[in-house]
Amino acid sequence: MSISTADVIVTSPGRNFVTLKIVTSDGLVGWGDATLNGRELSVASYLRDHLASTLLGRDEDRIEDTWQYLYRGAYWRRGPVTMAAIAAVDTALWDIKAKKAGVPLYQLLGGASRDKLRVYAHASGNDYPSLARAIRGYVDEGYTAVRIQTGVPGLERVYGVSDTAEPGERYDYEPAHRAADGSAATRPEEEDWDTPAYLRHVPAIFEKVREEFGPELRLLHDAHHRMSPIEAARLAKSLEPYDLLWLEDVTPGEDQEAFRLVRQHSTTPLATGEVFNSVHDYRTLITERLIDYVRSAPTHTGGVTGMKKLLDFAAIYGIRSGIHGPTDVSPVGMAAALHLDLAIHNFGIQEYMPHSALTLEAFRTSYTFDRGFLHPGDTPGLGVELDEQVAARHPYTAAYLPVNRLLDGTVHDW
Ligand code: EZ4
Ligand code: CO
Repeated sequence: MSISTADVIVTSPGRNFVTLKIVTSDGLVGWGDATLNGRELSVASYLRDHLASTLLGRDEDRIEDTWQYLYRGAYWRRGPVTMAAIAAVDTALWDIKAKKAGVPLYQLLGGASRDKLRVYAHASGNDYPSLARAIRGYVDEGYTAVRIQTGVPGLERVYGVSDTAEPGERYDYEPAHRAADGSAATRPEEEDWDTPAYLRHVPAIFEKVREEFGPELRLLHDAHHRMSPIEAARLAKSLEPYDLLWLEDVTPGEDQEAFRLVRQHSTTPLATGEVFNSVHDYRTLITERLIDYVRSAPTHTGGVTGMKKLLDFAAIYGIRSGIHGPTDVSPVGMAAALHLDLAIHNFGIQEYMPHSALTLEAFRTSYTFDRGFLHPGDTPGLGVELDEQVAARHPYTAAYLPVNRLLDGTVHDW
């Protein structure tokens, strides 16, 4: 038996997704997610123009061999486009193998290590009252962990902070933007940023949150790579009294040694890696135990195979998973994350930003949510199928992640 077709479906049910559909000679279908937010068509081309023809006729059961063939065979190592393309192929092959075995994917990864997966929700607000309302909504829904993002006085719009801040079944904010009328964007929006104002404001917000919501609620915060190493150290230290589950992307992660400075100054747990695409991006961070959680997602890290290698490497150093789960990871990528989460021993927490009703009309999922916990479900394979007729009704529409500028106009990290 072998791979008969490998088709790329680019669709936009609410937001853009790149999905790979592999069909075998005996008619089994496997799905893979290759969505790279704001750069979707580059991965679609990599898959269509460079990988698809090399897959035809291959034995679909040879997953590790196919992974190595695509990774080593490319000559050009790593990178977000390559690793998202490999991820889609790898995930689709795991989906097929599990369907063939008649078991949910987590059974092939060693079986369940726990009964359910703790997730964290996204609460944000431009001011404290709207943030508190958002947190209260999630607590009432049963969430035990909430990520807190706040507006900063003097800044018009801060990335990761919703304008509406209504909690509920929809996500709290959408990272990529289109034109105001919903048509294709031609360039990113620009947002302003001021590090001193942020460093003054954030600890005060966390103090209020702890006061109002007590010591037990797990709190997280994402700093979106905006601090220099010493600013990052200061932030981690100033948030210590509020007992965060993690502080994320406190300084740009490609400067791995910078995390030594942060570690020397603080016991606030650290998470990073959502923009990484390989275990090699983490070598110093993991072997020197400079972080506590790895944030990669299967979609951006070579699929189930790439992610399993990373998670096992992290486990040796006592570092846990905190898999990236924004709306720009498709339900197919989300399902891959959930099967891994359930199987590995070093699970930490899973990010959960529910997809819109329109996205879920296109992607039929069998994972379930109950009072702050997810489960991948017991449907054979990944448990997610793309309805191609619904997909066809929603053509790709360009959207961009924003660009950050300091108040004097300098382009800044984010
Ligand atoms: O900025 O998914 O932790 N989550 C995040 C996300 C990312 C987007 C980028 O595509 O930081 O909002
Ligand atoms: Co993040």
